Amino acid sequence: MDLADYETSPNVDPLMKEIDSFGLFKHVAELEAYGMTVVPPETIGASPEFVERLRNAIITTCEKRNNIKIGDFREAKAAPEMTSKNSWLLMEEDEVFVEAATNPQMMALVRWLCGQSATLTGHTWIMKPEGGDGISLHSDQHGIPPGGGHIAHAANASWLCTDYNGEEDGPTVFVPGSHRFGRATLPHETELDSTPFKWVPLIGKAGSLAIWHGGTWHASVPRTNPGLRVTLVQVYMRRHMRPIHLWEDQISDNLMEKFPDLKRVLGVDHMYPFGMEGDEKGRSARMMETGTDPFA
Ligand SMILES: O=C(O)CCC(=O)C(=O)O
Ligand SMILES: [Fe+2]
Repeated sequence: MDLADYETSPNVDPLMKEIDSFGLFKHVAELEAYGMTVVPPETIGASPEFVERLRNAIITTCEKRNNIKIGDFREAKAAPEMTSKNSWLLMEEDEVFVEAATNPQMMALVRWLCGQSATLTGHTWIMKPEGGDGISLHSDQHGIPPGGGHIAHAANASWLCTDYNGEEDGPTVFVPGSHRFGRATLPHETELDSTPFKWVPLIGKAGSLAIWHGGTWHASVPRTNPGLRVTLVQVYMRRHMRPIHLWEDQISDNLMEKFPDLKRVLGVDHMYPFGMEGDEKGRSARMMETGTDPFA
């Protein structure tokens, strides 16, 4: 008899049974120990057809939205600034994005990290051509100040739509165990060539799912291989601390203009929601700073 069979814990018992039936216990242990894991296609239930449909949907949506031709991802030479534009809000573009967002094996791991009430809060692609840059170390739990505890407030579940065989492919890299630091990176910790922390590349075949605790520090390295790295990034979060009202829709511009501090008090200058272009309003800095300073 398993502990889950006693049915004492209505939220975690069904999750334990799912994780067992999907063969995911090793990945749960890696999430606990290292704050990240890579689930291979055969375990996550991703057929080669699914991966191809997902990759094609990303490429086609990018071509359509940005008026460019990408063609075969193995040889494509598109400019990085063009392949990264208008990359958010994909659900209505193709039903494969719904399948990607609701995969049952993946959702068992998302719910392990963020609870049964976890929700998808945003998704975007990454398409990195040869010569595409890396980004510096950061946490994805913007707005959670030090002291926010070790539970995952967010989880990043990213589908690898091309093989990541090594650093030449320009993959994400991680500081294993950094989810336990309970804070975002400080400025002197962010550069991969000078950070005092050990980091490792994400290696996996197309169709793998990389999933990490939102507090796990990660970055990416430049791509030197030809062709494109293609990824679907999905950010899940717990439901807490949402605004009770969408003030923008409730309070008149007159009142906002008459009382200059009102916008800030109502959070109308909040980092979220993003539109299709991501942080097009340049509002991220204040909320990201709270990741290292509770007084920010
Ligand atoms: O893999 C990358 O290029 C970095 C992605 C990243 O920071 C994220 O998905 O949160
Ligand atoms: Fe990130």
